[in-house]
Parts: sequence; C-alpha cells; structure tokens
Amino acid sequence: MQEVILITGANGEVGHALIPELAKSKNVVAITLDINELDDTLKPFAHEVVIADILDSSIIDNLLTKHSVGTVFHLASILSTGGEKNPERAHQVNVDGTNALLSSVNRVATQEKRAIKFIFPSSIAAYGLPDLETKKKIQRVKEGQYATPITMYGVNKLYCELLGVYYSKYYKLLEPRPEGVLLDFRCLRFPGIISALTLPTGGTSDYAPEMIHSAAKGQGYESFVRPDTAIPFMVMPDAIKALVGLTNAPKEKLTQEVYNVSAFSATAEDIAKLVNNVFPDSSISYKPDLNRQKIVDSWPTDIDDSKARSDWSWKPDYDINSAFKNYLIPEIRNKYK
Ligand code: AKB
Repeated sequence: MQEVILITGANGEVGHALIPELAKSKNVVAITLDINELDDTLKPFAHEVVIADILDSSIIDNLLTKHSVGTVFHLASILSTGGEKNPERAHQVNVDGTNALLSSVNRVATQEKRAIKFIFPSSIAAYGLPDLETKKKIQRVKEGQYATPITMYGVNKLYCELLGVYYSKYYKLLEPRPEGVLLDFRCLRFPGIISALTLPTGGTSDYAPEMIHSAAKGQGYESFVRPDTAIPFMVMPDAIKALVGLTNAPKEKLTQEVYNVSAFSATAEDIAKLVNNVFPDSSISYKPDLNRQKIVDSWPTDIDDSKARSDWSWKPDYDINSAFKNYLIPEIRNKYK
C-alpha cells in the first residue's frame, strides 16, 4: 500500500533533504507544493509538483482528496530574521498559511472519514528567555517553560502549535465528534539546523552554517553574534531522522503533541574552533549585530528533549564532534571541491 505525502515549502532547506530521504521508500509517493519552482534536483523524486500559494485552499483541498494524502509535512515558513523584516507578511505565511492548511486537512479528513497526519516543524524560537542571566542559569528548557517569544516568527510558531492541538483535539468543542480525532497533529521544536548541502535563508541561527560554508569556500566570515553565544544545534540528517521518527511513532506512545528535539549545544566560538581546525586559513571575526544578538540571546542554551527520547525513542546520531568529522566536513569538502 503506497502512502501519499504532501510537502509544503518543498523547495526550502528541509525539503531539499527530506524529499530524497522519503523517496528511498518505494511505498512513498511525494506531492510537492511551493510558491517557487521546485529545484530540478528534486523533481525526479516528486510524483506531482505544484506551484501555488499555501493560502489557496481550493488547490490544497483538491490535492488532499485527489491523491488521498495520508501525511502532510508543513515546511513552508518565513524564519526569524526574515520575519522581522516584514512581520505582516510573516504572519500571513506562517499563521494564515498554517491555519488554512490545518482547516483543509481537518475538512478532508472529516469528509472522507480517514486519519491524516500533520507534521509541523516548530522551533527554539517559540521560547523567549527574559535575560542572559536566566539563560545561563536555566540551560535546558522543557516544552512548558518560557513560552514568551520575542520575534514574529517565534510568536507564529507558538500559536500554530496551539492551533494544531486545537484542530486535532478540540475543534468545534460544542458539537459531538463520534468519528473521534482524525487530524493527527505532531510537532517538533527544532534547534538551529546545519546542513552541509544547502544554506538557510532568513534565519538567525544562520551564523553557524554560514561560518562553516564560508570557510570551506576559502572565504572569511564576520559573525553577527558574540563568540560566547550558545544555542542548541542539530545537523540536517538528524533533523530528517526526527521528522521521520515522529511521523512513524505509534500514536498510543505519544503523550504530547509538541516535542523538543536536540543534539548538541554550542557557542559560536566552539563552532569557529572546529572550523579553524579543518580550515586553518579561515579567518573568523565577530561583529555582533545588536538586534540579531538580542534574538539569539532570547533562545535557550539547550532544550530538554527527554520526552521525545522516552516516548518515541528519539536519539540523535551526531554530537558536535561526529557532526563535523563524519558529516559536515566530508560533505562540504565534496560540495566545494
Ligand atoms: C531561525 O534562525 O529563525 C531558524 C530557527 C532557529 O528556527 N533557524
């Protein structure tokens, strides 16, 4: 039996890694949706490529029905730095887009009396620590703590997490729902993601991937955050492992809808040192941008992912050293050779 999967924001960074990974299974049929043309490298993995706005509900309803979509990966999003440049647009894409998609999935699942999984990547941006003193003291934050984000993107992510829970558990609270829960909402709060193959656009954790890619290209890098800035990170293969792991987890094992996932916490200087070990000629300097620094300072040093570990056996494959040695350096060298 083939499983049809719809991926929104398919042409983004996570889409570039997720789509080829899903295609490894013969049982998966991928439908991609993005406002931009899908990269030629991804087209062979897609059964149907749709170029459309996430807010176009008629296209979405039609795709869900026509293909009997069983799982939606909703990757379309405007990240934290991009969101501060145009907060209203970020709200439209991040919140209105997610609401339209949740509503379509809920409608089709109810009409067709079948469960549809909705996988939503959230972020450490959903947290907001009040000051550096608290950040240093707290270290690892649990899902229920410090839900006071300071960016439009973080506010959007936090709200959409709640919206997903609402649609899956409480929708039309006043009416009986004998069919039970059909929209199966599952969410991951990701740390900063580092890919060897692509660069992110419009994020604030971007200094880490930018530093590594610049050094590999033989260029210098001026970090927009202080050397002691610490947040959690994960390399792309672990991000894909987490998405697939949560999607495949038996429903009865899940005790919550929103899970932290983490791999390692690192300062900008930790990353710079590892980069310098491999590319000794790379010159990394620091010129903090006070506003972007403020955003990263509001994010936790690390997140507590013990619920993901106990509920669905989440475990990253890479710590900071193996991430560099076994993934980032060989793949990046190959990319820029
Ligand atoms: C960003 O920097 O906005 C993202 C994130 C941490 O979610 N990479």
